[in-house]
Amino acid sequence: MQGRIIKGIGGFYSILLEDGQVFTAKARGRFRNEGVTPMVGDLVEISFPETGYSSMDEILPRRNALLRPPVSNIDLLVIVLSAGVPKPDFLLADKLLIQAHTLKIEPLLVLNKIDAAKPAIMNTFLSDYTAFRSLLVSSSSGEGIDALKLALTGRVSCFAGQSAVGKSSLLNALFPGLSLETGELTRKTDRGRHTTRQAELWPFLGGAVLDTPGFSLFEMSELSQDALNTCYPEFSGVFTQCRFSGCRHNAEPDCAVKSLLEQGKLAEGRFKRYLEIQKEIEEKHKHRYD
Ligand SMILES: Nc1nc2c(ncn2[C@@H]2O[C@H](COP(=O)(O)OP(=O)(O)O)[C@@H](O)[C@H]2O)c(=O)[nH]1
Ligand SMILES: [Mg+2]
Ligand SMILES: [Zn+2]
Repeated sequence: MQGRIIKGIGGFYSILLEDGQVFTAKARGRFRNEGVTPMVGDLVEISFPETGYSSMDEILPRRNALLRPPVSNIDLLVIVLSAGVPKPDFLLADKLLIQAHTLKIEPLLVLNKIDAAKPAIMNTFLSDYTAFRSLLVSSSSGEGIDALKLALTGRVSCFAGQSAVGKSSLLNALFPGLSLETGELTRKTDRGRHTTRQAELWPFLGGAVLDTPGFSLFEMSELSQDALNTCYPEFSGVFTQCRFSGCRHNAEPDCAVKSLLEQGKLAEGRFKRYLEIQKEIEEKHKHRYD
């Protein structure tokens, strides 16, 4: 029978089956011999011997694997931004979009706190992210929560975003009875807990949610210029048409990306931050390899 590891403690794994039941299974000894460590998120084949523990026999190939927290097969990255306070960090959102693309995780942008929205923030959000799926929600008023539920149904999702944008509040609104701590006071304990705790998936609506907000996946400095370009759906289809191969879309003549910008088909904010990210990657690269 097939299931998904939602928790692992000392060689024992909680396996969520398709019908919602959770079993405890022991990993086969051969995994250790083969140097394979089962991860939370893994799809596994389990069997039920006549006596003793259920046995985890096979790990199916992983779609993706995050290192911190160690978890595999994430379908959806929910990037949460605030429409009011704190001021949204669009640069962080763009970096998360790059990470999602690189790891083949579908992104979903969620603008929370629309009950207390600042119009300028709403406008930036709506004009900058037309190339992505997005939702406007409020965990306070409940607006958009049903649409968010629908987007999470049957998927393994992870919530990410800066502190105090309302990730815990949204999860509380989604899971009645969860009562995660919210607000300013929990920030320090949040951090302490996340460094020590193993990742865990919460079964939810036929899918699951990763209990650790945010993640750190790979060194951006390892991204090549071309790989970075493919992370931008706005121009991933045209950047090869720039006159110069290796065009940085900055001061070069006959640049296909610049021409999209001039036609208003690429949001200025996204482009500005792209140049910022490009510079950051180049500088990190220099420090690493000089
Ligand atoms: N006005 C408003 N405040 C919210 C909303 N969602 C969360 N908050 C508040 O924002 C603060 C941070 O929320 P929290 O869920 O702890 O954010 P987290 O750090 O991302 O988990 C808390 O004081 C919440 O009450 C919302 O939709 N509207
Ligand atoms: Mg929180
Ligand atoms: Zn160019």
